[in-house]
Amino acid sequence: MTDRTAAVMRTTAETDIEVTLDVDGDGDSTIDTGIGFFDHMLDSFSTHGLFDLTVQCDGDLDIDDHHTVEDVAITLGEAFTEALDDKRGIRRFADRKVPLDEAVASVVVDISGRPYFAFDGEFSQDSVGGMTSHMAQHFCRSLSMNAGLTLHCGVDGENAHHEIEALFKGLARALDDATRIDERRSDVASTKGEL
Ligand SMILES: [Mn+2]
Repeated sequence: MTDRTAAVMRTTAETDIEVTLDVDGDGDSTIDTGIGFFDHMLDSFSTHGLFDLTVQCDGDLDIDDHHTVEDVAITLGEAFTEALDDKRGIRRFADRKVPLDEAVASVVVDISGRPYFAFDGEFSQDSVGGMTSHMAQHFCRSLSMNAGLTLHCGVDGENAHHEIEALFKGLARALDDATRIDERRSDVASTKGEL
């Protein structure tokens, strides 16, 4: 199998981002977005998805966390698109539920090439650390749009730190499953012949 890796740089007036991704990694990460809790979530995403991931973001945190979280998701989505290339042999579909104490997150994904995002649930507090809770939902949406994912997510719980962390872990596990190569499949998992 060829390397499933990507390096993506994205610079706008709002953020300056470098992402490297190895889909077939060991879960090693180096993350610096300037938002401690967001770093914690990306570290968790790498660990539980067994993705090697580096994220360096210099964003306009003097305004708020919006551009930083959104643009990292866009860049990471572009990295998945680049790394998965023609998506030959991947399992494509996956679903995961992950608990963290009282919280449960569910993630259902199809690496379809057709971006669609749905979300069910609410976060129990408005923010965690320096990250607005709703930006976790927006992260998933932006990732879905830029990695070409049909993505259905949900959270339930009483503590937003737990809810968001379970969501990132569920996203990691579902994407790990869906990006696995099925050795029985020599082509692309679509009757259309492409994804
Ligand atoms: Mn935590």
